[in-house]
Amino acid sequence: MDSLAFSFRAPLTSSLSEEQRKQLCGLLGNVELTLLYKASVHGYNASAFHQRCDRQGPTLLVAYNLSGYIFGGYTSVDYAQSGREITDEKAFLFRVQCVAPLCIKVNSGHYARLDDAQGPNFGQQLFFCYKNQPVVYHQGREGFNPARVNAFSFSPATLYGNDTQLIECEVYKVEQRSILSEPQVKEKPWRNVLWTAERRDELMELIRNYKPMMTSISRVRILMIGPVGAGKSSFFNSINSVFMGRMTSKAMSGSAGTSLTTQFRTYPVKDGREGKPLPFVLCDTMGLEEQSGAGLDIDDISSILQGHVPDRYKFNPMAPFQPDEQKASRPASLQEKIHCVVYVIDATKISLMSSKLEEKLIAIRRKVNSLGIPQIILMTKVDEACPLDLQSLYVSSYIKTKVQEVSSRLGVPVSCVLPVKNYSQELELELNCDVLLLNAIQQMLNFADDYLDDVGPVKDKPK
Ligand SMILES: Nc1nc2c(ncn2[C@@H]2O[C@H](COP(=O)(O)OP(=O)(O)OP(=O)(O)O)[C@@H](O)[C@H]2O)c(=O)[nH]1
Ligand SMILES: [Mg+2]
Repeated sequence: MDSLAFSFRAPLTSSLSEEQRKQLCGLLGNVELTLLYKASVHGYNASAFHQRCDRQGPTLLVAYNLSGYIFGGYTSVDYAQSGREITDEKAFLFRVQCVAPLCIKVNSGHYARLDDAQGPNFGQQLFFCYKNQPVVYHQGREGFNPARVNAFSFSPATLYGNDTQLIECEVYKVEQRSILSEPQVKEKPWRNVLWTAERRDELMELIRNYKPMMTSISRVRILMIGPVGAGKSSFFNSINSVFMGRMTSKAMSGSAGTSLTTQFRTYPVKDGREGKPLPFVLCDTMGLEEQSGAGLDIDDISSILQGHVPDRYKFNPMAPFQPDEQKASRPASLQEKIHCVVYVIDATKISLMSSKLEEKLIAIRRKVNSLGIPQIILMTKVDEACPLDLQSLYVSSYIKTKVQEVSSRLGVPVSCVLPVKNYSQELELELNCDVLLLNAIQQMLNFADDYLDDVGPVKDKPK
């Protein structure tokens, strides 16, 4: 039967479930997916594909194989049979999974696909409907010019379980929905936040007046741990800025190959220029790196948690902190210990986090768990992950998938993941940003209180 004639009669129905569609939209932001091509209807045929998909703007290809894998790729550049190698920094490969999708971004500086008249390909590594057959074909490095680095770093086993037989292949047109153009359907936020100046002032007042659960403790100590460049130092700067009422940059922040922070710093925060110190201290550490012997060491973390490491201690990735013998012989007081641990994770890097780094974080978590210290994930750079008005943060399904993904990768409950935007380039404070940052601190204080409530001697607690 003529596949084209057939297509006009058959209604095009997507094979994605609602949940799978949500996951994929989660990778793309606030978008609409419209099905353009379906191989089982139009044929596994390059010309049928081009007839429907050329000059359609950004597209998402979704393939289904016999083993049940749902995978494919996104390109933000038109298919046009130009014969050119297309540079597309937004391109990625993906696999739909049970909780959050796997996403493999194009390696920077490489072309994302060859825009030829054949079936769709990604980086000339992954060919869909190869030779007009219901298959996916992976071309490994041997087929390449050895001087050339692969556009995508993935293994066929992870992406599609090495099963090349396709049972379906669909291409969707991807259109950004303008947040402004859809005020009609106001989605219910998945967390409630009051974005008002009154709420900000109320949160500041609550934090100012917070008194740790135990009278012997004047300030709770919050430890920030996280990969290099995740925004640990920036979080302290941001909180300090909110209370100073102007931008501050006491802690050095920025980007470098390795951690910019090389010392252990315990930062008190003052309530305004002449104000009293607030009842918490933010402890900043050197960034984690995936290799062993680089970045912050798990033994150092252990010493910090137990209150042995002094302010301004210079980390040495080659040799962990050695407490001086006299001090080590007596356990540190509860005041010197850590009362809440915050994992600072960059929202744009969650899918790209290597398994080595994930293992390091999980080992740290095990240590922190064993000491019974409560833990929070601070998910930074939400502004980069999904450029949106911060008030739409808790309506965004993309941010929600990122929260779920980081929660499942580190094994921290979703309710303990706090998305924030740190101040980075701004010159002035901004209300929505303040509200998120203050909410995060308040949550940390609550958690520290739970800990003190749990470990402290009964006699010390206020009646
Ligand atoms: N857009 C944006 N940029 C951020 C955010 N948080 C941090 N940054 C930027 O990310 C870069 C790294 O931030 P730092 O605060 O130095 O990160 P760090 O975790 O202290 O890094 P190391 O000390 O090197 O381990 C800086 O250029 C910050 O301006 C954020 O929420 N949004
Ligand atoms: Mg730092």
